[in-house]
Amino acid sequence: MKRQAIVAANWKMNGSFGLVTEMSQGLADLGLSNDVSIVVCPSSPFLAALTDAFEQEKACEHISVGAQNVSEFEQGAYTGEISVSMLQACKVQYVIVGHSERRSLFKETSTQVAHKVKTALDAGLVPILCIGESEAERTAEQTETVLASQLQPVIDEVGIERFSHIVVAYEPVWAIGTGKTASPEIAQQTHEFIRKFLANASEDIAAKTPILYGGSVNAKNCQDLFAQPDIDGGLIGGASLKVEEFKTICSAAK
Ligand code: G2H
Repeated sequence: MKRQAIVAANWKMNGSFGLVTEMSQGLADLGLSNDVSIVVCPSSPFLAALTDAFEQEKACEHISVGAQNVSEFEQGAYTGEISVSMLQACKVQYVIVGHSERRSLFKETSTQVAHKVKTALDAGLVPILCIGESEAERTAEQTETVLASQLQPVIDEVGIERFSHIVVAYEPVWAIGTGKTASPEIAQQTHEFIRKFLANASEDIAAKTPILYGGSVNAKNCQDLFAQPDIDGGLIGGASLKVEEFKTICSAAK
């Protein structure tokens, strides 16, 4: 079956109001059909400005804004956290959850990630659930065990049926920002495993869930990656900060 192709930009802790303007103007003349969903995830201070910028460009109406994180708590004394209702106030539609940088640098556990996925879903946001193994785990042939241990808590928390509103992003940690992309074959093999793992719970949901690849995707390697049958698009970091390169990547995801 044909799944919705998605290209999501993860600006990480980069970007500026200047990039908000440049990106909205640049994407306006991309002329992509509705076959590809584009999501741009800036840092929180730029969410509202990006939403406004896309609303003002008629041609950007179909482009969504996403956040890079959300608090697992609803409100209260949690200094520095951003709640799901605050994201809704900025008209955010997607949220990246469990990015490997959150897991490794900020010690987010798979249980917390599962709570965040539920919080986002309950608010009507689409979580982009990131999973991926480290280089040492791949070398030790632990990739499948690690991915299963990251997926299962989410299935347990929200139930497999709600994966129809979740996007999974496979991001091997060893390929993130390193310039070392997984080969299309390795990426495809791993995506196939993820889909089979979901299929153990529901074949129907597994067939419908978009699984994006992330990790040093650029204008040169995106075509071969996106051509793989279980790769439904990409989560793009460094290359999404360069408007022309990001547009090339979006165009390759048909
Ligand atoms: C992986 C990716 C985007 P990059 O983190 O989430 O970043 O493309 O820079 O490797």
